[in-house]
Formats: sequence, structure tokens, C-alpha cells
Amino acid sequence: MGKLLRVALLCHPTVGGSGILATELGHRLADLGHEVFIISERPPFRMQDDYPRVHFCESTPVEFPLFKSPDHTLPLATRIAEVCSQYEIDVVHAHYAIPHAAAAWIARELIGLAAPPIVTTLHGTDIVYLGAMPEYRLLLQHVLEASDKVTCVSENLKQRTLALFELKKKIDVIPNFFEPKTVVRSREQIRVSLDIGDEPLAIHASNLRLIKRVDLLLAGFQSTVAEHDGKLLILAGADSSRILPEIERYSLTDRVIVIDDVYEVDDYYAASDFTVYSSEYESFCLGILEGMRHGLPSVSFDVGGIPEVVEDGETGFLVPFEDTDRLGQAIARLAQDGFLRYRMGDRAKRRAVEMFSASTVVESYLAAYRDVLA
Ligand code: GMT
Repeated sequence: MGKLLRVALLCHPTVGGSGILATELGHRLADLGHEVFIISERPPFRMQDDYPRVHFCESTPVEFPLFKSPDHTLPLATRIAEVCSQYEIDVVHAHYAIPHAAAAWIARELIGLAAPPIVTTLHGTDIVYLGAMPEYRLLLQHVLEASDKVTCVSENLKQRTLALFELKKKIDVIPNFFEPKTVVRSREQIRVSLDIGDEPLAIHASNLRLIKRVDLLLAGFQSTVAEHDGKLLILAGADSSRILPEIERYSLTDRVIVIDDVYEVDDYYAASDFTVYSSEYESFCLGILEGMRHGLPSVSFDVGGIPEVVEDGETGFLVPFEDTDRLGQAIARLAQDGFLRYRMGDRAKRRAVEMFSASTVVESYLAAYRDVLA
């Protein structure tokens, strides 16, 4: 084992894959003996309290009468520089380019020669949406080039990045990982709490942002609802009131269960039978991987990096984007066939363990750190 490192992780605290990944990476690095400093506005939602060697360093946005909205980036840059100097940080790892890679770059200017190297991990919308916006383009191009290393969570995101920016920098693909937590409540207990019996249960866990296209999810579910008795559980990592009228519009109130603010997802995956996603883009789709690790096959659109996670017909079904009839048919197929669910779910779990386990992926990040420190 190489030298133990002091790593500053920058991430969004809100519900979303980039924050989840960064936080879990922090926990795993700490398990290996490294010191981790998570710099964010508030503790990320999956950060565990009192975790040995994981320190939370708050960065406070500034409200000032002359500012139209609070300034987040400049106080963050200042905080990164302080933390780097105070704790002798070896590597700054920015998850999600805006504003984190930009703030890390400003911090490096503040620190000067003693500044630690910057590793930037791109997660998806930071490139696919923000990267395409003229307001960020030049800055993004600059901070990506200025990072000592850039990583992407899928080959698809790498190609999207290279198509948008003229980068001399090489991009490494390091996929996401997921390790389940111990299930606390049994499948039966969860099902009783949801007031359901043993009917097939599809699960969708997300922050319900527009990109998740919950409208298409409901349309797909509704299209074959007469063919099976399955239910759909939506774990909302954001205010679900926006989607409730839509559920009514599709006459699905007795078939769709929505729960807000679920942070411990494992019990719900363990009580479910397959995952369903209908996003218009996903660089990876951590939710599908979370389900796979619990032995759940998936149904989703064939977009972005999802085909790198899901083997179509083997561990899940991929259908063309916006084809809600095919989405519904795939849902019905899994809902009606317990043996198929079991067979595909078993393969999905094996694939998750083989390709997307913490041990392999955390080692790849450590190799990236060592590379920039060499
Ligand atoms: O919506 C989210 O979950 C946040 C979002 C993002 O842009 O940060 O997640 C992205 O990062 C996750 C972790 O790498 C990926 O699993 C998601 O696919 C990706 N989301 C998109 O690309 C839309």
C-alpha cells in the first residue's frame, strides 16, 4: 500500500448521483486509512455522522444586498484554499465541474506553488447541459484543461465531452460503484408499510428533475397496466408534489406509491422486483446499479451511458427513447414473469459485483491520485 493521503472532496450536498458517489468514495477512502475532507454547503445527504477520518468542512454562500442571489463559488474557492493550507491536503477531487472544478482552480491561484493537484470527475449534466451553455463554455474548457486529471463516469460521457471541447487532456473513464448497506427492515415489513401484498413491485428512485422524464415513466406504466397487477414505487429525492397531478391524470393513484425524502434506499430495493428509469439522458444511472446490486433487473431507455451498465436482454431491457409502448411492454414482461426476473436479476447482481464494486473503482481513483502526485 502506498502513502496514506489527505484528500479534499468537493460535491453537491443535494440528492443526486454525483454527491452520492463522492460521499461513498469518501467513506471508502477513509476505510483504507486516508483522511478525507468533504467541502460543501452542508453535509451531503448520504454522509454518515462521526465516520472515522471523514471531516466535513462547511462552505457558506454569501448573501449581500448588491448580489441578486447568494454567491456560492467564491466563498467555496476561499474555503478550499483554507482547508488545503490548514490540513496539508495532497489532492483536491472535484465532483461535478460547475462550480467545483472552477472553484478548485481559483483556490489553486490563491495558494500558489504549494497548491495540491486537482482531479476533476465529470458526472453528466455538468457537460451535457452546462457544457453546452455559452455562459460556461470557455470557463469549462479552461478548468478541464487546467485540471491535473479529468475522469468521466462512462465512455459515453467521455465522447460527449470530447465532442464539445477541444481538449489536449486525456480523459480516463472510471465508472460508478455501489455497495449495499445492511437491510434493516425485511421485505415483508416494507411491503406491509406500503400496504401491498406480494404483487410485483417496480421501483424508481430519483430527484425527479425534468431530465428524468417521469411523464414518460407514467405513460409507459399506464400503457400496460391492464395486463398485470404490478405497482410502481417512486422514491422521491425531491418535492414530489409536481408529479402528483400527473399520476392522477394517468389514473394511476391506486397503482403508484410515492414516498418523499427516503435517504436509506436499500430496504426498498430489497422489497422490490425491478427498477424502471425513463431519463432522456443518463451518463451512467446510479439508480440502476443500486438495483442491480440488490439483484434487480431494469427497464430503461437506451440513452447515454446506460448500455454500459445494462446488458440488454440479459440484465435488463433497453428500449428506444420515448417509446412508451415498448417501455410498458418491458415492464409487463418483468411484472408477469417471476422466473425471468430472478434469472436477469441474478445476472445483474453478478455484473454489478464484477464490474462496479467499490474495491475496483476506489483503487482506480487512488491510482489517479498517485498519478497526479508522481
Ligand atoms: O440527477 C442526478 O442524479 C445528478 C446527476 C448529475 O448530473 O450530477 O447525476 C449524474 O451523475 C451520476 C453519478 O455519476 C450518474 O449516475 C447519473 O447518470 C448522472 N446524471 C445524468 O447524467 C443526468
